Amino acid sequence: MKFLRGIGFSVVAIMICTMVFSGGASAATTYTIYVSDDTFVEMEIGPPWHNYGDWHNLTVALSIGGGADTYLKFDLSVIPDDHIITSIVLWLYNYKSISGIWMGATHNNANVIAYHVDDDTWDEMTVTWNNRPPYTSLLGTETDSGENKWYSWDLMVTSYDYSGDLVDDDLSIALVEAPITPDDFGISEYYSREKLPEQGYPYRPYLVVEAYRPSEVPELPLGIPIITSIALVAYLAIRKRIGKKPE
Ligand SMILES: [Ca+2]
Ligand SMILES: [Ca+2]
Repeated sequence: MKFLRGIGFSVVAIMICTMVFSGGASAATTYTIYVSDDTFVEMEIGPPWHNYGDWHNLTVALSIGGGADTYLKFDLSVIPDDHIITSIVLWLYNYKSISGIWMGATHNNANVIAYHVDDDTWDEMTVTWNNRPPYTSLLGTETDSGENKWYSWDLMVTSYDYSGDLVDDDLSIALVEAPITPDDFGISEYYSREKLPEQGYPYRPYLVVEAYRPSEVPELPLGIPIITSIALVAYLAIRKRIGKKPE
């Protein structure tokens, strides 16, 4: 009977410790969110009042006298407003990367910088260079190192607070080409959400976001409550034995 009572006590202790340590927790949830609006705006060739919302390319360019910026919008309504974002990564597919000889000199590729856009009211079918919303905070940087591959931007490197975007349900981002050295120029071409509809839009820009509810503590490995329970049982057994009167 003593033996059975001991087993019962151990099981109860493990259950209590598991509840205490896990707190009914769940780990962070991962969300994959495809772009809802994407286009580029261009100041020189277009002309600057032209819209490219239904084109299959997104241009980010830095050239003599001007350039092109890309605008992206993501609907974050799938993530509850009270969640904390712990990771956010932007993915785009680069199909053309241009650098080289320009005006008699060799130039390197440039950085492509992601900035936050506070104004979400722009629409991919109406935004132009002339009416584009301004970009504000730096979110992340990626260096164009060649074409025909996916690029990712870690958008947590500046610890930007995305809670406002969870509340207004949209995250708008501008991609802007920036020189690494003063002589650099570059053109980075990415696919937009309009590319290859017959194949299910395989090159759509997307975000991978990890977020959790603050009241849910991060999940601990199962081993921790079990080891703690065994230690607790052993401690109580020793204490009971020490407290026994000598027979
Ligand atoms: Ca588009
Ligand atoms: Ca927003």
